[in-house]
Amino acid sequence: MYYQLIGNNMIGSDIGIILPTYREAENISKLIDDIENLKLNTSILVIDDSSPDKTAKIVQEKQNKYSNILLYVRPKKSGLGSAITDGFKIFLSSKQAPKYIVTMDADYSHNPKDIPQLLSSMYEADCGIVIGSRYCKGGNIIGWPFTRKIISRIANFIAKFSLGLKLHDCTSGFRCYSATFLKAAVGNLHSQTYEIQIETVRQAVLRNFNVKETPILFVNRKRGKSKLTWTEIQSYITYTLKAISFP
Ligand SMILES: Nc1nc2c(ncn2[C@@H]2O[C@H](COP(=O)(O)OP(=O)(O)OP(=O)(O)O)[C@@H](O)[C@H]2O)c(=O)[nH]1
Ligand SMILES: [Mg+2]
Repeated sequence: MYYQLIGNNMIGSDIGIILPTYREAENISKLIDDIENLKLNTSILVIDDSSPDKTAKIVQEKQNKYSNILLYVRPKKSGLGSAITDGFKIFLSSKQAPKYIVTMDADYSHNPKDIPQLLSSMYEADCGIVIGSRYCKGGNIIGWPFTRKIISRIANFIAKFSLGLKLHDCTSGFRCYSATFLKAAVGNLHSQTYEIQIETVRQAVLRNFNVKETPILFVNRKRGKSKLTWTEIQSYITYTLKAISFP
């Protein structure tokens, strides 16, 4: 059981894309192809937690086709938050670190076609974070059952309350970060799971980086299973409540 970085960490692209994966064998191949077809100057970093469905093997096959893919294999399922933070650390420690880092789910809920819009919002405003927002004007969610919508709305309500922000969507994982902000904040990111989305916004606010939203269309996964469990929800609630008590 060990951590392994597979691929060339000297790629030197302007944009790094982090794809956290656990059991995404049915989604990862098309997602990588569609990101590659955008023809942006990107490096793709997949953080896989030794998915039993062999997601990592599919990524390694893609590495034979594309030279800009990195794969970081962790020994066991260790949470979305730590996967994203490990991704930030790997990109930031590379010799030619990307200027911008995009995070997105690997279940095809986030459409790669929205990446250019996230980037142009970042270039326009040069802020710390641009959030791909499902709840601002122009954003939407397709295919979620009522209960999932309620969970998301409550999670957003708690987050907005604890952060005291006017953002519409604090919990979306489809984002573009500036490397300048991440360099300042990464040492303070400790989230294990989904609360990473709140912790990063909180760090931006504390450090006076602007956070902006741009609308996205979120489509419920068609293949594979959600990893959002009660343990993740508890961890999220504990974090946000602590943020209210110790702002
Ligand atoms: N490496 C890693 N990736 C994870 C982990 N948990 C979730 N992910 C990935 O994080 C992304 C988001 O997880 P999902 O299961 O789609 O959760 P969600 O999008 O918040 O919720 P749903 O709308 O129910 O799909 C997906 O790409 C997952 O494969 C984890 O523990 N480790
Ligand atoms: Mg999902």
